Amino acid sequence: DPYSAEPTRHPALQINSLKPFNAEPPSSILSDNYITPSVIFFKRNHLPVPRVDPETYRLEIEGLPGGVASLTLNELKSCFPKHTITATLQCAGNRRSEMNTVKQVKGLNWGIAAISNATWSGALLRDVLVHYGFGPEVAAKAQHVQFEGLDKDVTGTAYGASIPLNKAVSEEGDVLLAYEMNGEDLPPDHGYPVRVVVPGIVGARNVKWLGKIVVSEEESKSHWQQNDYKGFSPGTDWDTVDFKSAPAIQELPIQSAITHPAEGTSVDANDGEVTVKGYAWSGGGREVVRVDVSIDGGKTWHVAKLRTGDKGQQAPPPPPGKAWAWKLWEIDVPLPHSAQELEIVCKAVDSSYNMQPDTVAPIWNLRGVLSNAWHRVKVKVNE
Ligand code: MTE
Ligand code: MO
Repeated sequence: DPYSAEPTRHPALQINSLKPFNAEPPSSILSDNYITPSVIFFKRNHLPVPRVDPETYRLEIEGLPGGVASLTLNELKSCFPKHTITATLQCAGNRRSEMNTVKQVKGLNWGIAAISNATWSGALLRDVLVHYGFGPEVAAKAQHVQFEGLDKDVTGTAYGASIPLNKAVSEEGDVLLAYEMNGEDLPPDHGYPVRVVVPGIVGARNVKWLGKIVVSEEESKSHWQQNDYKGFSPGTDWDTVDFKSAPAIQELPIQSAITHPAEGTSVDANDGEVTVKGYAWSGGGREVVRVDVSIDGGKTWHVAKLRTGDKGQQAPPPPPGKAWAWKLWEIDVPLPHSAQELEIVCKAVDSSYNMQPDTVAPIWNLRGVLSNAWHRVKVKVNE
């Protein structure tokens, strides 16, 4: 059984698939912590978890002037300055289950919690590439940086992905070769001993158990770069889809969802108000600047309070274009007289004034990715 060495996992996780292991935290606890504890951070594996020996681990780097370079874990930790960022990871399939209500899509049936937020520490990819000879001559030819994982399928094919070279080498990109998550060694499920963290970019490019980096003229040839993780028209079906015709997803669109109250629960009319909570995040380092909340299906709106830390704590605002972490939000909305049911809705706005679409049907796509319509939750009002 290729899955015989899987790590133990927290029992609160809601499992989408056991082999490979895919799970999300219950959405009701997702917004309890600004920094998601690693044990409940969503887990998305395509293959068995490889058990990597830190003593024999080597990170290979190809496509730079000196030929193939090979780094030990100790070299990565000691030869390059350690950087720490707080960054949210979101799977392209987060909220896919809502697309299934329009028409069946292919993929894991994620709820709203295939997204989590952590602090990550490691060497800057830029520093490592520059150390091994990256410069204008390489930049004149190469356009992509490919990553290969140490997890392999039965044919020996590894998980792989790539990102634009610009993101990888720019001073502002903050791309990390991370060896710590939330102040500890990376857990096995999250890529021990090294993963790439590409803040602002779809989860799929944040390659875990990183074995090889290739600076290249071409994108990764991997299935997950070429024939998956792309968006299509609602009119495109499995008979007509041409994966070559669409770009690989990199930066994700604006997103928000309601974590409290839960669908189908009740609120008490005597409370006079309802507390609504959730998360909001946008890709590409675009900052969430506002979250609008409605409890009447979108007829009237209220502006939620945003927070960037736990227990009312506020971090200083991120530099423009470097908002890698989500914001949690909360609002108490007065209950209207004699309402029996509430349709709670949220929608977020980012620093480019991108907004979420109001319904899911016009953004439906056969793979169920990029699901970011207004999130709606219905609750009863008890007299
Ligand atoms: N890296 C490797 N090597 N293998 C994988 O299956 N899954 C990707 C990405 N990196 C994957 C990978 C996908 S699709 C996502 S959404 C994120 O890892 C999930 O990261 P997490 O499990 O740390 O939450
Ligand atoms: Mo993903």
